[in-house]
Amino acid sequence: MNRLIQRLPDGPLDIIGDVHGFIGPLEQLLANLGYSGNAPHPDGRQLVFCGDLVDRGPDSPAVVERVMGLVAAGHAHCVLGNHELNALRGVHKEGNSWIIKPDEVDADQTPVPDEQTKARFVEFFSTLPLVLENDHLRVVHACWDPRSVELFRDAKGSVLEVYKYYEALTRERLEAGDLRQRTKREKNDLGAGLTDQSRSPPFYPHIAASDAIYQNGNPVRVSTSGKEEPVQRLPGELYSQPLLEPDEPPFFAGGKWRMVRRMKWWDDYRESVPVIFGHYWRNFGSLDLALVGKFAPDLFQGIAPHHWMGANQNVYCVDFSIGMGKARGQNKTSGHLAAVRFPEWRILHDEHEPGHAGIKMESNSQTG
Ligand SMILES: [Mn+2]
Repeated sequence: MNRLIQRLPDGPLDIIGDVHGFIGPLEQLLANLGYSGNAPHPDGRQLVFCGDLVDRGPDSPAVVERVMGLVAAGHAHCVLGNHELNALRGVHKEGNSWIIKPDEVDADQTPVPDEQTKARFVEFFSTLPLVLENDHLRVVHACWDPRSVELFRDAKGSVLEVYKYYEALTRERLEAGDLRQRTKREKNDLGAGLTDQSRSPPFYPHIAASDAIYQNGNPVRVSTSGKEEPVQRLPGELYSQPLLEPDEPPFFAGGKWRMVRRMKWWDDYRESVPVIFGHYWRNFGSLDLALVGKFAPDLFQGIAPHHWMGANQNVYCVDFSIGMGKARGQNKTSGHLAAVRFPEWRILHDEHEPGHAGIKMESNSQTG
């Protein structure tokens, strides 16, 4: 086993979704689960974090320190999320000024206090695996893609090195033949229409192929931010992967027209070992994801919060959108922080009372 894939302990586990800098809800959830400080859990349980500890919320440094302490004490494991990957790459994105440009941070976010702390955090992120697994359970940040996991098993080097290797390969693929030229021509044709919601554009096959190749060509990106597919079938020479869903017109989300959609990879997951993941914003009830999401519509429509998903009903997303809960407390649409208990298969969240047994997970009768 290499460093990209690490072993989960066999004992009882509490698997926590994306925390995104929300230290208050994290402390509440840990208390509800029976964890106190850095002490061992009285029932011998261990924690697993699904990645995306940071960004968006008020105090990412406090969350990283808390999780680092739990990991160092031997009580927690954590996989790498796309937000930790951004920090490792040193890329400035919305919500991560606290570590990339701490002098320019928003007033409602705590910046990393000094360069030494930043170096310690980045070093910690560099130790995080992409996959945690044992014979009974698999944990990944966004997507369990069998091909990507096989590549990780054979990979040499760090996550960042493997990421850069596949970035270079992907760039070559995007430059091959006349794909780049044709994509550029389509983008010129689309022009300002890209961001004009009032006019539906036609489907542009080369933009779609380029976007899908970019996202799916790097297994590190696939595992940390998921797979995407063109919204319509393309000629095999342009894009050879079969689509999971029927043809649809381009859709408008996050301020522009999209030719690719996120794949519900769980509908194509046919292995027997359950997978727990985060990343995709789920809704406990009132949140309108179309208003906030980059990739509307809601991927989990028709799946209740405590229901398994996927072809075999053994896949579960434990991210309940706390990342958009900036106005938590005043705003009914803000999210929650949740944990899955293994092997009990129960969901607890930050607003349950301590000692709450949690909601029993069930098969989704609509698809199961
Ligand atoms: Mn994520």
